[in-house]
Amino acid sequence: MDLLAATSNPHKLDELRAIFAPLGVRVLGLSEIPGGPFPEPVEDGATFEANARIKAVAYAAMTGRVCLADDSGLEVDALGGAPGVHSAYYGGTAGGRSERDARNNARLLRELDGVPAERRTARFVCCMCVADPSGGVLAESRGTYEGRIGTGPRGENGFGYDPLLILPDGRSSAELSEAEKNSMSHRGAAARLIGPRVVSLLSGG
Ligand code: ITT
Repeated sequence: MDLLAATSNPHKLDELRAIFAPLGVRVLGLSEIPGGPFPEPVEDGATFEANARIKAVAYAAMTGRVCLADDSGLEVDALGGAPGVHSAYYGGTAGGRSERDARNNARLLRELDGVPAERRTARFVCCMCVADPSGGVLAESRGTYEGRIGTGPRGENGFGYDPLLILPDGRSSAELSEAEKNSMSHRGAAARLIGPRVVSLLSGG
């Protein structure tokens, strides 16, 4: 069973491939679909749910395929839930993905300068949406991944804000293997919730 995951983020795509493989679902990226490159829709929703819908519906219509989108980000309690839906561009829009990630992390550390450990609670949120080419929303799910924001980056794995999310066991999310992260993460949780519905849709149910 093949499922198109409409993301321009190669790290998300890798994680999605590993998470869905045990269900017998092979995840395809946009570059594997004829007719591309597909223009990125404007993600102007106020919530992760709204942005996941925007992406799933737009790419399903453009590709003519059932399509899964993942909208995700970091909510920091001491910042009133920021960066939230602005996570990808918190430090600005210039540069490539790794430069943006570095600036995002630097800004987050600046915003939290002087905030004590007990008030640095945060979570990653992932909302998934599966849509069909006619614009119908077929399934949705949400997962979270709790921790607190450290005072400096730690670890080499993962992407984005992973080096700053400190888990209850003291490791950062970037110190986990991909398999460990997927077993605990917002993306893993959202995928496990939506997985059975995806399998049923792809097998004609
Ligand atoms: P697509 O919209 O094309 O899927 P994107 O990277 O722009 O790719 P989002 O709009 O959902 O995706 O923004 C997600 C941002 O949130 C991402 O760029 C990271 O900064 C952060 N993020 C999401 N999941 C994360 C994770 O598992 N680990 C670290 N940071 C994460």
